[in-house]
Amino acid sequence: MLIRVPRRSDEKESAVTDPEIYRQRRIFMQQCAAGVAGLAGSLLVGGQAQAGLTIGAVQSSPYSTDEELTPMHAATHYNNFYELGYKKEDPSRNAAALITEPWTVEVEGHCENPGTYAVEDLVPVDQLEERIYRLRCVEAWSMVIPWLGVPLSVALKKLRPTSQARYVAFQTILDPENLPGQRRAVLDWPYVEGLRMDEAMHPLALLTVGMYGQVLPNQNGAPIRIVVPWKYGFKSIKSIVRIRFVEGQPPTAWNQATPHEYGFYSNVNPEVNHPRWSQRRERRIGEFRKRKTLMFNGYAEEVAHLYSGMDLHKYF
Ligand SMILES: Nc1nc2c(c(=O)[nH]1)N[C@H]1C(S)=C(S)[C@@H](COP(=O)(O)O)O[C@H]1N2
Ligand SMILES: [Mo]
Repeated sequence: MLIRVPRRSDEKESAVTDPEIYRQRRIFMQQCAAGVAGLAGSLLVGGQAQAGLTIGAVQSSPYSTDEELTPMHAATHYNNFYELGYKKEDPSRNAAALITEPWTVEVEGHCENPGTYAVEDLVPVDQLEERIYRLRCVEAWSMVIPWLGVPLSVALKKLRPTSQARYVAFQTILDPENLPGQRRAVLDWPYVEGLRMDEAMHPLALLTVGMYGQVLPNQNGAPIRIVVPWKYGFKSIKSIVRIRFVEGQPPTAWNQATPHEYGFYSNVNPEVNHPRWSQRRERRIGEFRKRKTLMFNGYAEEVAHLYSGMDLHKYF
């Protein structure tokens, strides 16, 4: 069954699912998962028929953490999205400046299926999963967010990268006329990021179109972003318009801006401090006491093998 989910920009604030309704849906989903086979794990995300991405039944994922969710309001009003401003409250305030319709993604480089793709062509919306992942920012705060997406590998496989593709590069929209943050040269616009191909193909790397049961709010990177839960938040590039398969390690926005502070890998690593502060601890939004930061953000068992033999002080 397919249900149309209204776009965030079409909704009044009051119509946006509040956390309590969201919590009830989650309980419903857990009950489904425990019960009827076939329906197991299905979460029907609601909304009237309106223009927007069509989201069907959403599968829960064994990769989800069972930690307490960050309230949706915090996750959507405390953001880093420099295109929409440099302060944490700017992206939600300036969200309307990001024009997401129409939206296409250019696919280029070493692959058999280059071209112009609609979001729905890259993300099979009838296969969406909910992944409850931690997102840890390099600034030492963290959140627990229920993302909606498909493994990045699902989309990349469709594009059929060739053996020459060793990295995949991503680029965010460039629109200085509308995006207030792009009128100043704080970063070398457009924002770019990249992953080694085996990182990108890892099942934890998520190509994301929604959160909290809805399409992504603009400030969280609508209409399509990645979420790489074992890396610092800035690797999780928002509002992607270009995917390029390349041979050499691609430039990344924060590494270009301050290379001694931000490396290409940017794995969450409590042993490697940021030059200006420790990375040993973090503050979970909504909590007072700091907690210990875990290697690879708690996903070491799944991803440590990707970096075996690498000196993670050198490749930070
Ligand atoms: N295009 C773009 N993507 C971006 C950023 C940005 O400024 N521009 N900020 C990054 C940083 S530093 C973080 S911590 C996360 C924040 O994601 P969230 O606002 O959904 O929590 O987005 C990342 N992706
Ligand atoms: Mo960040």
